[in-house]
Amino acid sequence: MSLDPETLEQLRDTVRRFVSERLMPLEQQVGETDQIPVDILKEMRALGLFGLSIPTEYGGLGLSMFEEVQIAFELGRTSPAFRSTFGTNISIGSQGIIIDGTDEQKNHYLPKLASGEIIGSFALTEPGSGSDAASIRTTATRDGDDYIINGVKRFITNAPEAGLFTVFARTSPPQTGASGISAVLVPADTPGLHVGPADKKMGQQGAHTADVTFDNCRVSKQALLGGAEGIGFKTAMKVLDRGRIHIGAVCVGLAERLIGDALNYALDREQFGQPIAEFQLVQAMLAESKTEAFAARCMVEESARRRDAGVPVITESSCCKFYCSEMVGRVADRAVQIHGGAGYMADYGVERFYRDVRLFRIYEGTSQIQQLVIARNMIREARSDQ
Ligand code: COS
Repeated sequence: MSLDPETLEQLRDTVRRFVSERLMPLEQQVGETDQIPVDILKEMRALGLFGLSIPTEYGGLGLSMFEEVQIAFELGRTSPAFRSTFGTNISIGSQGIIIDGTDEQKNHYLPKLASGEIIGSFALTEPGSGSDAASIRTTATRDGDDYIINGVKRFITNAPEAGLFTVFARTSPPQTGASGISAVLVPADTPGLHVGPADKKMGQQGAHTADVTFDNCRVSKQALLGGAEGIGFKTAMKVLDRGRIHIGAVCVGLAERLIGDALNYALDREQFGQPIAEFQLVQAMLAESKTEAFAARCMVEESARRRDAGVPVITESSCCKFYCSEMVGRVADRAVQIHGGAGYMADYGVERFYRDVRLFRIYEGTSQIQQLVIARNMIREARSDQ
């Protein structure tokens, strides 16, 4: 479903104001306390942020991909930890159910995810399985009408807050590779599921990750996502394709924020008798950042349009994730440079963003995995044309 342009504009305005008036003033506090205030979570729920991309029949706003990236551009303009709070509900924590879930699974979980009553989390990565996602070792072994899950998941976003985990596990051991993997929906209060202490991270304080351990964790066979074994790896890849466009949009929003901050600083700060914005070497950094952020914005919008039109966007999603995450890294680096010594000090916030953006090049698939996906698809297409 698509919103009419006026409604989309209203939603964008509302989110823009929420970001500027409510979230930006709390950036430093969240960076220092590692906690999102409870009243902010309530406001996020009231605004419908937890259900942005969940279909309207399940209580979400049902945004198209193009609409979602418009909102993600706005959400990107502040500390990424705020978006991360509901990011898993609109992306990797709900999309598996939306894309491949049974009607029963959709009816049971999507309304709760859309309202923010529960947090959804995506449990793929393991201590021995990161980029090589098909090498996971967690098992879900059939026992009568149940599955028994054993294994360890690592760096799981929102695990400490989650009410529901989409767990990727091997249902046909000892079979290796992607085809033996299934996805299982596991409520957080299932006996045998343990969430470890929150990880200490370089940045993105306020967003939490942790280990999740499954110790003979028993769920009914109805928990098997889509009701079929062996489709879990493809579900994970489809979820990530979508998530990577969304992350690209968040990177664009944050780059635009940093460019604005750097420009304001350069106009204000005087050296050699004039604002440093008058110096061409500073102008070059501003111009490069502006150009790259604009290119990234166009790329994200076009990829979202293509996805909405039903065109396969595996390559485009990886292009977005790769380019936008690398781009925001360069922009953050230049923003620190333009701020000079002040850029290295905690008071200005730009060093916090510099640490925050580092994650974008790693999670939901490293830059190197995106390059691999892009090149593999190029080669495959060239061979099929021969
Ligand atoms: N959509 C649908 N199906 C897909 C797909 C996609 N985007 N990507 C792969 N598949 C399918 C393939 O077509 C193949 O199906 P068949 O066996 O029927 O031919 C199957 O899935 C296995 O794919 P492939 O052979 O490409 O798997 P690989 O093990 O070679 O690796 C990569 C694929 C590297 C792309 C994958 O492991 C990956 O994305 N890794 C990064 C994981 C990641 O992002 N982790 C972040 C943590 S989660 S927040």
